[in-house]
Amino acid sequence: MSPDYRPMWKGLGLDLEAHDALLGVLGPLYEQTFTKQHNRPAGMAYFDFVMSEVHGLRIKELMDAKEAGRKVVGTYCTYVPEEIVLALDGVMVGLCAGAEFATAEAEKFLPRNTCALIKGAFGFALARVCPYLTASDVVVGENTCDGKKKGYEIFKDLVPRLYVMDLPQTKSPAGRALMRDEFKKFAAYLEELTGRKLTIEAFKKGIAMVNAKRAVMHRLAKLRAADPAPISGLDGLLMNQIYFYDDPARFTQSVNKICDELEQRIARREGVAPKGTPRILISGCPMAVPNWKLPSIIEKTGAIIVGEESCVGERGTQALTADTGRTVDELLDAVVDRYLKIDCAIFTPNESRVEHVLQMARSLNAQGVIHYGLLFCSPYQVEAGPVERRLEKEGLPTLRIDTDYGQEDVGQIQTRVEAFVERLRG
Ligand code: BJ8
Repeated sequence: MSPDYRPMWKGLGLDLEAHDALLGVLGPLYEQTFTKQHNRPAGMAYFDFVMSEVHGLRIKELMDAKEAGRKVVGTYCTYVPEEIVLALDGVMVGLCAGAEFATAEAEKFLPRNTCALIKGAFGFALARVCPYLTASDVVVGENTCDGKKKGYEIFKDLVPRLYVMDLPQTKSPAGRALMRDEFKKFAAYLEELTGRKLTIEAFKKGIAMVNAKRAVMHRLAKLRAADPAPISGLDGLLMNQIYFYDDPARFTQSVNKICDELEQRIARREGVAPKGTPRILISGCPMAVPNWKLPSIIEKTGAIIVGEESCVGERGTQALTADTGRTVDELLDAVVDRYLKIDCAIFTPNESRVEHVLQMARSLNAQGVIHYGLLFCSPYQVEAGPVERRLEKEGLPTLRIDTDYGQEDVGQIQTRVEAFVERLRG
């Protein structure tokens, strides 16, 4: 039985009643989505445990880290360089906002036509239900899309300390220089916050830790190319979600263990669905915990998701940071080079993204792509058109789904996904 975490939550300023209500929904939703899946790898027990303790043990670990003098850095975007946070002995956690909460309250601050992710972040802060947010010594915002950029101007009054990082919109030399300058300022800010110095040794250690976590996700991605699929898309997504807040070394070890198990499954030709099951790649907006709506619908129709071209997926983990620099400045250059490869739709032009989708679909043997756009997310919803046209031209059937966190459109999405899966079956 778990210890009583209520005093800890109270100390973190949570609204205990609202928090109980959140956990009361999250627990059963998780059970119903994950635990009843067919033939799950045994190693997923670790991730079930992490989820069962998502507001318990992991928060306790963060509090212990703070007690020991480490700083907790909460983030909303994959452009925040974790290498620098770890090099300065910080703990980085992703702040998820993958569910509707206190939407009416959030809409007092934001227009209704704001994407669910931003509204979710506001709702969680206003309702005081996220211990990751209140445990953070600093929350890092980034000037990416307009909604986030303008939202942070308001959000700064809802959290004790918000640091906003500017980001370029083009990958030109000027864009690169801006990112480098911003990462340098961020490192200086963290040096002051943590009272530590960014040394070359510490920087290399930070890079090694994040690279190891990314490399194991590459290993997992390759194994998901097998037919029959050795693991479900829901479980693949879950690992990508937990990537953002688990202890990096423990996470790497746990995913490696799953990969060992998947290799054995592949050797035995064992899977979670029969060979020949229609294979789908998801591409688009990030799916933060507990946003499992679309993947659940897809896998319930009898298809299997084999990869995620998303920030909670391969867009976020796709490249390693070179560790060969001989000075802090050279290592900083390598970090900038690596982060500039992330092909978020806030960049213009963003041609490398569609190339990445194509390359993923081919290497994962996907027969079709479902493009996921959050309603009111202009960058991804606008980019969906060119992405779809290009994929169809290359012979990859594509379905565009634009939705939010609500349940009202589940039936309609299900009908469209069923028709799409029929198309894939030929
Ligand atoms: S790097 S995808 S995490 S910005 S869904 S808030 S884009 S209106 S989340 Fe993102 Fe960083 Fe890019 Fe990734 Fe705006 Fe769209 Fe909302 Fe979005």
